[in-house]
Order: sequence, then structure tokens, then C-alpha cells
Amino acid sequence: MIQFEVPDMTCGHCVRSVTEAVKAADPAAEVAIDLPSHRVQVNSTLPREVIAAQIVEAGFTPD
Ligand SMILES: [Cu+2]
Repeated sequence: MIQFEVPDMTCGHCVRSVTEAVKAADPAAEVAIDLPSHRVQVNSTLPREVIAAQIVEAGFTPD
């Protein structure tokens, strides 16, 4: 399980953007997002830094 905090993910649209960005890299990824805590959990075989780069590409700041 890969986990990030993404403070600049602030609404449902952001949630969709982050989810789509992760799934673009790994269509089989499971993405669970809790908006109030800005937490993103990803189940994927890809390395953490690849997932992080995708989220950055989508315009967000994963921590
Ligand atoms: Cu938003």
C-alpha cells in the first residue's frame, strides 16, 4: 500500500484528477481517497515515486 498526503487536493474534481492520473499509469491500481484528511492510498505494483510523479503531473503536491 502506497500512501500520500496531498494537501492541495480540495474538492471532488481534484479527487477525480488524482484518481485518473494514477490509473493512467496503472489501470489496475486501486485508489482510495479521503478528502477531509487529504489522504491518498494506492494499491499498485508500480514504485511509489512513479505514482508520485503522476500526481505531480496532474498538478498536485503529494507528500
Ligand atoms: Cu478540486
